Amino acid sequence: MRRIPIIAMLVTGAGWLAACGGPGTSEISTAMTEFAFSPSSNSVSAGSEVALTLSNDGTLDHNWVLMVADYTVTTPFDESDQAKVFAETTVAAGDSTTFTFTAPSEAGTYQVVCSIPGHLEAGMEASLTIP
Ligand SMILES: [Cu+2]
Repeated sequence: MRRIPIIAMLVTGAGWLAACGGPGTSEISTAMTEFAFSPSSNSVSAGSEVALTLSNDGTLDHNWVLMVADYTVTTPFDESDQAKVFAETTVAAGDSTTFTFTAPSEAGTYQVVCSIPGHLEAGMEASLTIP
């Protein structure tokens, strides 16, 4: 009677896959103003499809720039920092958008900045955590 436990495991596994569908989708949202992201940290699942709703509630254009693992921008944001960007989008003053990207596959805390000159210096920084 070894088959019964194996069948039970298969059924349970199939149910789990149907419920979770792999890494799945992470829906997060962030507001941008002068000069902050709110909230200042978000968490998404490793490798998930992220739907990030960004609203620019400020009076200047802002961008949301996710840096690669283990990297911290040194101000001013320049070409060497641009080479370490994982994903980015810009939102015009008063606009909102939903930006989609695939989350990094490695756990960690990733830096998010606004790369528009002077904005990071003014404190426009956040983090994205992958547990
Ligand atoms: Cu900005």
